[in-house]
Amino acid sequence: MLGLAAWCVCILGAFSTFDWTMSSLKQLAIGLTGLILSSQTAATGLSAVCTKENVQSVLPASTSIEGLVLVPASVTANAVTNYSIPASEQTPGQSHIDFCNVTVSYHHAGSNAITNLWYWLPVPEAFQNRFLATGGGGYAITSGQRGLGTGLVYGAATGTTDGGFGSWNTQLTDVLLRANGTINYDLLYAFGYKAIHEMTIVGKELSKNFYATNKKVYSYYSGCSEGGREGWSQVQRYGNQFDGVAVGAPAFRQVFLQVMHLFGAVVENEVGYYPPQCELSRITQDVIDACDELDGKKDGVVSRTDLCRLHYNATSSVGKAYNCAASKPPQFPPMPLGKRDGIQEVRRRQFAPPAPAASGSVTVKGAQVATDFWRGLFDSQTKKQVYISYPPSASMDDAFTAYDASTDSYGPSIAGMGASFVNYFLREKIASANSLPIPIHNVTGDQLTAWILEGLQKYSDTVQTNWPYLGDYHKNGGKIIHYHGESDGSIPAGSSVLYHEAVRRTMYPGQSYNASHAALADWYRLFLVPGAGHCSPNPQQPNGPFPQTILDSLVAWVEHGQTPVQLNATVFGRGSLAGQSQTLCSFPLRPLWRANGTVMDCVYDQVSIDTWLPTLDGFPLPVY
Ligand SMILES: *[C@@H]1O[C@H](CO)[C@@H](O)[C@H](O)[C@H]1NC(C)=O
Ligand SMILES: *[C@@H]1O[C@H](CO)[C@@H](O)[C@H](O)[C@H]1NC(C)=O
Ligand SMILES: *[C@@H]1O[C@H](CO)[C@@H](O)[C@H](O)[C@H]1NC(C)=O
Ligand SMILES: *[C@@H]1O[C@H](CO)[C@@H](O)[C@H](O)[C@H]1NC(C)=O
Ligand SMILES: *[C@@H]1O[C@H](CO)[C@@H](O)[C@H](O)[C@H]1NC(C)=O
Ligand SMILES: *[C@@H]1O[C@H](CO)[C@@H](O)[C@H](O)[C@H]1NC(C)=O
Ligand SMILES: *[C@@H]1O[C@H](CO)[C@@H](O)[C@H](O)[C@H]1NC(C)=O
Ligand SMILES: *[C@@H]1O[C@H](CO)[C@@H](O)[C@H](O)[C@H]1NC(C)=O
Ligand SMILES: [Ca+2]
Repeated sequence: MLGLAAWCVCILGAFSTFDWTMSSLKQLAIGLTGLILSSQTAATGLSAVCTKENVQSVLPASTSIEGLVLVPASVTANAVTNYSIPASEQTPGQSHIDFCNVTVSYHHAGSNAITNLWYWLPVPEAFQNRFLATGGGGYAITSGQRGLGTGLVYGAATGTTDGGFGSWNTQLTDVLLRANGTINYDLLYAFGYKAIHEMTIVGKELSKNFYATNKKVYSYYSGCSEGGREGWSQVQRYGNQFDGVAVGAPAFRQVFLQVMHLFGAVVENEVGYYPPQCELSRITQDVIDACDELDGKKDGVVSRTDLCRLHYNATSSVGKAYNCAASKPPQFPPMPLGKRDGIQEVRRRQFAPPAPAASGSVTVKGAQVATDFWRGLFDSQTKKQVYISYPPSASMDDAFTAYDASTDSYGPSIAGMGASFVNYFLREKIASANSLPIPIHNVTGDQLTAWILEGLQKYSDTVQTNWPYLGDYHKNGGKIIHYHGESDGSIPAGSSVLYHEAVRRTMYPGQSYNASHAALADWYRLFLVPGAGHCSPNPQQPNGPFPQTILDSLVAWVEHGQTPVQLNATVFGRGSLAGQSQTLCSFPLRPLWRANGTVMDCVYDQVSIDTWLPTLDGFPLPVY
């Protein structure tokens, strides 16, 4: 769950009076209609509408959110021309874009705490009657300009929020705890679901006014990881807010997710062995080699982690040689001014710890660690399953160990996201990410279960985000494209499958598995992305596809009724198949290649489906 900080120092403008009427804007809009404008002319039109005064004049006077007070004096607006949006996982990119860059702040009646909003508004003739809301990653609620750019490609006015955290690069964990250690519930709820909702409501109204349009403005959301959770937080609560959402690898069921980041260390404690990262990476490579062809295509991509789970036994790695150079210290975004001890450490530890050069051969215990890690969490007394884990082909980041140079030995590493959840959210203590309330050596699987239960009591209505009843969203005609890298090593793909299944059961009780899936697939589809890692292609399986044009598919579904029976994707890693177009199967159908890997079918395979849906009766509550 990497968090990418956004960089924008937004200085609130001094108050200035303005005199701009809606009619002059409308005239301008009418003047632009029907003309095919050179980029030069377009830019001129843009600089006329993209002024502080004009934006102030089109701020919604009131919103459906009672007590939300926009601050006209805070508006900034500047025309940006010839801007290039680089290609990324989320967009093929585009250059020579002109847009209006707007920021505005608001507060709630009775409070002077400020939240900053940031919108990119396409040049009027490029506006396609779309609004796109974007989210963040890690504990960040925004992806800044990177997210804003994705919408411009689709002619969408695009928005993001700083959540009220104080700056565009402040994360929730920086501000969740007040100096006296109490939780700031306003900011927790802002992060949980309120801030994206408010940014969307304001953004939709602002767009209608700015473009002076009476047409329907289609409303979308796009985000991955924490951004995926944020998308779900909206779909679950606000049935008529979005017409379509693209939600990737969501960090929902968050309490399980964060606590389970500590599971790798627990497994190593139980096996009594702390393998070098290199040993685990060798096992992962063996898995990829051994499982590649189970999907019918020899391309270095494990498209069927379900078959892999059924067929691969880690003991076949025992004795295999491993040899790794020292890993570089992790690269992470620059830090904001460090206000408190521990915060920088929390962010840094979202990344794998550095490791020295290592060589050797895979041990029996190393293979045992892998096997138990893949198997998931079980209750020590009942031996029943509590929760799931990662598929064997995913990088075992959460099981990576820490090297201690003073003793020249390896020990358990405390996964930063797990530690910050236990320290900040459960204990309400600002602590170093290298510490837990009990020594990591002493943490057991049953302790993880206890922490999950404690977390559920505290956070079911905020970050947990697994409400399975989507009746309002469905009734309003909303569409959902949910995707997840099948070899994601930060959030298990199975987490998405469990939720999709929970929605199916909740929305269509009493219907058969096939009938309910058919009904669900009319508006909500889950696509597992073969080989992909966390919200991105996976360097270990570089021939894997990624749905880079997912917003095209979402728009086609929402605006033209074209159901993405299979989702378009492109191989854009560095593999030999780079550039190849592929499609992704809609769960529960699974990919299977034939004709020597040239034709892919989406097949129904009950045995494979069952591997995704284990009975989690080791946990005392239903797991949605
Ligand atoms: C957008 O506006 C913000 C706030 O004024 C500013 O920091 C940022 O640099 C602007 N971005 C562009 C691309 O002009
Ligand atoms: C737009 O930017 C590109 C570089 O990205 C540059 O080559 C080109 O000259 C620019 N065009 C204008 C009209 O400024
Ligand atoms: C903690 O600080 C907040 C904000 O300053 C204050 O409202 C709250 O009462 C304090 N709580 C305790 C237990 O001191
Ligand atoms: C894996 O292989 C080992 C050794 O052959 C065997 O003892 C073990 O039961 C196998 N595990 C599974 C899950 O099949
Ligand atoms: C950790 O476990 C060891 C035994 O494995 C025990 O001696 C020690 O007291 C425990 N420490 C804490 C703080 O629980
Ligand atoms: C569900 O549909 C699949 C084909 O999509 C079929 O193979 C399977 O038998 C069906 N299951 C039931 C219970 O009808
Ligand atoms: C999917 O890809 C096909 C073939 O490249 C293309 O014709 C179609 O327009 C794409 N669909 C969407 C929604 O992008
Ligand atoms: C199958 O495809 C591979 C490349 O993926 C190729 O090297 C091989 O010759 C093909 N085999 C046949 C029988 O066509
Ligand atoms: Ca393959």
